[in-house]
Amino acid sequence: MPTVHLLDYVAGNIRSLVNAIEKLGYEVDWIRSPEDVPKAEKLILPGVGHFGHCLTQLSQANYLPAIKKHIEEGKPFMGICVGLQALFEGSEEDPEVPGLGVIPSSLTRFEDQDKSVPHIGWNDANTGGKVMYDLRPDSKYYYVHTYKSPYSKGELEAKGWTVATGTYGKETFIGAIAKGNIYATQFHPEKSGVAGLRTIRAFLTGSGAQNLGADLPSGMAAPREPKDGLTRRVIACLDVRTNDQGDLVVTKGDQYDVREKGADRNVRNLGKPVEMAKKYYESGADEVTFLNITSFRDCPLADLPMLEVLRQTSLTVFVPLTIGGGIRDTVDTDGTKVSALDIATMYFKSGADKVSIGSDAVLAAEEYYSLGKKLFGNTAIEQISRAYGRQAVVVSVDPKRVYVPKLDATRHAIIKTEFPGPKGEAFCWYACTIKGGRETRDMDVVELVQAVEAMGAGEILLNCIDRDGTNSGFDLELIRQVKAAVKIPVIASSGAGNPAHFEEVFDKTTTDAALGAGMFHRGEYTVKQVKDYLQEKGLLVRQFEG
Ligand code: 1PR
Repeated sequence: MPTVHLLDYVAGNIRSLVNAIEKLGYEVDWIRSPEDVPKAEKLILPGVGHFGHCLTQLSQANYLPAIKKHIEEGKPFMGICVGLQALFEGSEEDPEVPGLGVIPSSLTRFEDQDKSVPHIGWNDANTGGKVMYDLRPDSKYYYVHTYKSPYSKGELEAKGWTVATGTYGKETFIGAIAKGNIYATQFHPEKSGVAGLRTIRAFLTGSGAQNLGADLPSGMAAPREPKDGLTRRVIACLDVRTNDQGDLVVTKGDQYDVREKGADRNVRNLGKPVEMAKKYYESGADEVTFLNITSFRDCPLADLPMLEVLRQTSLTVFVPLTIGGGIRDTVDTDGTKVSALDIATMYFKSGADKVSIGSDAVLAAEEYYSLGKKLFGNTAIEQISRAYGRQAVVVSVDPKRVYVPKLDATRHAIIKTEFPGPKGEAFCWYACTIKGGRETRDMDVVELVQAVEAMGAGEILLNCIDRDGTNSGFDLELIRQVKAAVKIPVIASSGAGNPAHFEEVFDKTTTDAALGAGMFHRGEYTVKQVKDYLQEKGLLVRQFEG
């Protein structure tokens, strides 16, 4: 089997990249020290997280001269995400730390006045009509980043680079860049479905460097002017637990009650997690989320069944995978203390791209307010986002409506609602819950999301217990309230019953993504049907490429 060398210097989900490379018929050999670099013919530098952290690690381990030499010798090099950023001179994210300086430009932060930051989702890699490592004008690629290299037409091209761009809001940025055997992508090709595998193949086979910069054959779409290319994300969510027979099943509750309504009250069994995730990937799901809704209490952490679910899923599903449930400091069955960061690390190593934190985030937010909004770096959110980047930390919120008769009835963030309460109350606030909705806390959803944003969460998964499993559409009032409170992206969840509900939430709120569960599991609609419907209504979506 032909070999490619991978430099694993930094935390993150390397497993998916290895899976992608192996799927393409290549073997991965690891670079474990700078002395290993010269033996690499083809070298890949992946990277997630913080520019300064990554570059400092590379520099301290003395990798930078070896990487630079590899590039200068004209050997094939591919940088991914922070691996692309490393080629630049520097980044606003950490101005003290220099990059490799191969590309004469620097990175700046996305503006967040009119859009969510980080930029998370599927966007273009528009080559302006040029041939470039099999990037295609009609394909979409998965990005997740806060800092970008701004694109100024013609500047880098004049220095021999071929550039592909994406546009987010009004900002056009470099999505991929190449010169001869150097190829780097800001997006994650290993998470970009078939389009991503295709560009990795172009690097591995060497075909990408041939014809680089030539005009694309006529018949492929003409070059386009930059316009916001971020698609509406549709996410499939699988609540997973062991049923009464001890099997791991996908289940789905009504307002978090996952048992059948009949006398025996069995846990609803809607299928097997790995198979269902693959089905949703092939139907066009932009991401797949697993929520472990029981904690598998009697099992040593290393044997957590969700680790195997992730390992198996990441072999065939090349879109981002999120895992939630039980991410908090804990004690293993043998009495060893295990931190939330250790648990997250196990999940990332098994193929997860993001972890989702529920109950622990509420408790951390309570402490944050009780200590006068001070942070000490010790919460799970801070620790995981420091190690893996904020894009890797989702906070899953499980709010419940509390109706009140008037605006000043409580200190909490109240809204006027179109759906009055049981006693005709015209106002409500959303109380946060923990332990899968079993315990309600004296904290409103605005307080929670603002606290976790300050701690370094990268995204909010916004459930709604009142709507969960009702098929009655998303709670638009809740989503608007949360969107107005934070800059980080929000995933609307709970209540989706048909494709029109997705259109409604994208049309009537500024949500960044929308998630469905029951309607997909029960086979009422496919993800593809949702996407086709959105497309018909003029919304930008990514379709699965077979
Ligand atoms: O608190 O960090 O251990 O995380 C537990 C996680 O498990 C939380 O994210 C919490 O939301 C979730 N969870 C706990 N119990 C349940 C339950 O259902 N009994 N599921 C549960 C939450 C809600 C959504 C669901 C949408 C869409 N599931 O993820 O998929 O509401 O459903 P729909 O489209 O069918 O309406 P921790």
